[in-house]
Amino acid sequence: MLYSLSPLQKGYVIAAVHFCGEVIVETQGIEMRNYRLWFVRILAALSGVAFLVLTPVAPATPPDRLMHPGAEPASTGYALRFYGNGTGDIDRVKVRIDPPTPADVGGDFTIEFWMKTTASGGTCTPGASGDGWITGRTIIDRDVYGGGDHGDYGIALASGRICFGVAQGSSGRTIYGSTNVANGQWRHIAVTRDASNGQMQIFVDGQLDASGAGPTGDISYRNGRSTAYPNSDPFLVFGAEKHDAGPDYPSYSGLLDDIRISNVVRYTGAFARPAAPHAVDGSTVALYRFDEGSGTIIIDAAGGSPGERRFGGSPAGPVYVTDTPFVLSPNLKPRAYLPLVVR
Ligand SMILES: [Ca+2]
Ligand SMILES: [Ca+2]
Ligand SMILES: [Ca+2]
Repeated sequence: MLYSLSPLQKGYVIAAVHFCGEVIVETQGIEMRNYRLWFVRILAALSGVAFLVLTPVAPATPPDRLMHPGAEPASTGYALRFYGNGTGDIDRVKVRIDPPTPADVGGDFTIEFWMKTTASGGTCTPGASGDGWITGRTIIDRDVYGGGDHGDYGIALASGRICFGVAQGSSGRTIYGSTNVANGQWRHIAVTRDASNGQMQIFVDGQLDASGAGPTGDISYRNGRSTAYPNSDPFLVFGAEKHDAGPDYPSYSGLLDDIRISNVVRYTGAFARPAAPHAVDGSTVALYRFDEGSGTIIIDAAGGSPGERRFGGSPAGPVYVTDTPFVLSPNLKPRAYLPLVVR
């Protein structure tokens, strides 16, 4: 009795067959489409347990979707690589938030994403100011120029650590993590903000990294607000400092992926580092998978707050890269361990 290979066959060919730790069939790049024939031969020759090394021929469909048909579309296509140009309204993703879109959060919220960088530099000034983050390498920017007006916030990288600030009017708070996240590995970052008590938190890979009490109340972008900075407002910006205010206010350089914005405080304590892409659920107001692969339109998987990729600079960014938090390395062949039982 042969276990069915049907969930795996689409987009895969057998690259090799191993038996008792030895490679007994190696296709050496030749696509073995008619693997059932090989199977019959193998079955005729062997008894016991073997396993197959499968290699994708059409990676457009992520492997985990093949394993779990109907599952949430995986964030395994692309991530965006920003270069920190910090000039000319380029090298960033911009999401319009006025007239109001769901991404204009201002009550309870959680913003979480994956990042990968070795970028150094940037400073953070934790304390009773909501602007202590703006001298870090800005990762997510919902600043308004100068004082917080109705409200503003932002997330930056400073000396490898996460800096998160919230302001409302003249009241503000900036908190600063202690974990070095700029170690060249994919790291999961989540920040939360509670509107009723002002509590702010930073989580790194599910572990609480910093917390503090910030301003309470609504900090969303004031509807219909006039602005003297039309490149900056009314936008939520990913991957850059939105005002292009100069080298004292640097931009993030590195990869970002799977940014989810929620209108609840999702995490009140340590949680398991996500092992799969963020899902769209009832609390998700926006989700950016960055899986487009080309073009200027940035899709919001939650639907209501699409963005724009503003490409340019030297090197030009942001560019789509296939290095993502969940993808199998191109050098690591996916393996399916399938018992072969002969009777
Ligand atoms: Ca992605
Ligand atoms: Ca500000
Ligand atoms: Ca608003």
